[in-house]
Amino acid sequence: MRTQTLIALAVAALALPALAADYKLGALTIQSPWSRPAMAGMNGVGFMTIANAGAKPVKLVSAQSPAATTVEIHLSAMANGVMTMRRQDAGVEIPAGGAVAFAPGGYHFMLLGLKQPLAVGQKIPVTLVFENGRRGQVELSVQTAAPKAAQGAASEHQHH
Ligand SMILES: [Cu+2]
Repeated sequence: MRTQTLIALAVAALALPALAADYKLGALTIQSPWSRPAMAGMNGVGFMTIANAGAKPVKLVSAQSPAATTVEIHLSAMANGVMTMRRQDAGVEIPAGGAVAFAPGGYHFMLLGLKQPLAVGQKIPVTLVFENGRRGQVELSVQTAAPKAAQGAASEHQHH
């Protein structure tokens, strides 16, 4: 009986449309990771909000994905009317009791050299690596527009 219930739940989960989910990693909550459609061989993007409910800041140092040759952390900024992106080799600190939005126009993950196309509805695994060696895996939900939760977070973008 129990097995049947579990199978029914699994089928129900598969039937749901692809939605960006939230992930917990200790005091961190990674909210609504998502990406945009892209072709194989091109670069993709990753967006999410990382919130830190802990009493200490946590630094994100790098990220990896089996879908890309390299993943870099970038920060977009306007310089003399031109949008530029800078690699954030020192990582990004998530302040204690605060959050950092990785969103269009600000911080983002750059998936360099996509090994596969990113199609709407797909889930792309990304491993986030933090300063203390802690790793957390999330899945980017490939969609054409920001999930509702992420749109609100984008306006709370924090600068350092
Ligand atoms: Cu970039």
